[in-house]
Amino acid sequence: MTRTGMHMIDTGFSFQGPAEGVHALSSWITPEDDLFLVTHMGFLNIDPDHWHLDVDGLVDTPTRFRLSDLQAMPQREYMSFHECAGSPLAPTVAQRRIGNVVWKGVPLSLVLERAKISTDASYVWTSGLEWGEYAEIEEAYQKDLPIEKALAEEVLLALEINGRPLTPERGGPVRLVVPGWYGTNSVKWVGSITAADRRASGAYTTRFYNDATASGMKPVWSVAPESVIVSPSPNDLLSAAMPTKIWGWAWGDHRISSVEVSVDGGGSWRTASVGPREGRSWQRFELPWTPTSGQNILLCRCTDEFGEEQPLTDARNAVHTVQVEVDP
Ligand SMILES: Nc1nc2c(c(=O)[nH]1)N[C@H]1C(S)=C(S)[C@@H](COP(=O)(O)O)O[C@H]1N2
Ligand SMILES: [Mo]
Repeated sequence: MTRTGMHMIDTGFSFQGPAEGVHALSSWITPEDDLFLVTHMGFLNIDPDHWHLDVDGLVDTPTRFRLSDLQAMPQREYMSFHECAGSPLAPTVAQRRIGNVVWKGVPLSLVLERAKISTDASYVWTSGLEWGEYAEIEEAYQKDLPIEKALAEEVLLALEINGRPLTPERGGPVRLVVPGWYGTNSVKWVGSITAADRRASGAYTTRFYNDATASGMKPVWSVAPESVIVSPSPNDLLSAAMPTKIWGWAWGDHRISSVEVSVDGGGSWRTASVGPREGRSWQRFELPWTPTSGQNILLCRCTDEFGEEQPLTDARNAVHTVQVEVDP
């Protein structure tokens, strides 16, 4: 299938990210070069002059928006961590694909208001324009949001990341961003939005990105508390009795209220200091540390303001461990 003004570049599932993983994430705002990229069916290149967005379904005025229409509407900037939930085929494997960026775009709520969304709408479905196959399924990348989140002030139809227009790989010219929720919800190359009174029924909201829990299936929406050690990294040259610090990032849909660090493989834990959060940014944590010689196993775990903690193993937000060798 081909469509006017767009073509696929690289087909199939793709992940790109820094070779050093989370140890590359040394700055508060993640430069795009260090920010992971993910796609299921491939990357789409869209001619911005051909791009348009159709808003339909439970709306009084089905409306088509061109790029110039969005550019003429009020824009908003929002800082947020951006995290991939990992493979939907292996949902309990921690991948730690994470960054912290500033998005800029038109609040989704303004676009829905222009189309006069009906009070009967309880979900908003969003589809990407790319085509191809993922896990032997050939259908559009369609996601849904409950209406409360769709209308929340932080949810944007983004045109920019970190002060620059979105590249084709990043989902440009326009993508959805859903701060606080896993990256899978932030539909790239967005082409249509449908207001509905039920959840979307496609593979990306039913078969993929649903977690089996004791109380049934739970959509992969809100980001659970998580933290990573940025420094030291396993390659650092550390020596005993040389005071240093252990530091990293902690984040979640809800604010992180505490981070604990272990330097003995989880035998004992110390409380780290935790920095502020802006919007839904990550938060910096830090602990002074004087290493002892030999093998040191460092761990970090965080708790959010509602008391939810990171599990030790078998979860996408499982505790992060770093092993460092310390010279005598
Ligand atoms: N149209 C479309 N949107 C998509 C995807 C996709 O495959 N197609 N992948 C999702 C997933 S799983 C993630 S983690 C984020 C990745 O966004 P990024 O590449 O800008 O980091 O985009 C999401 N939006
Ligand atoms: Mo993802």
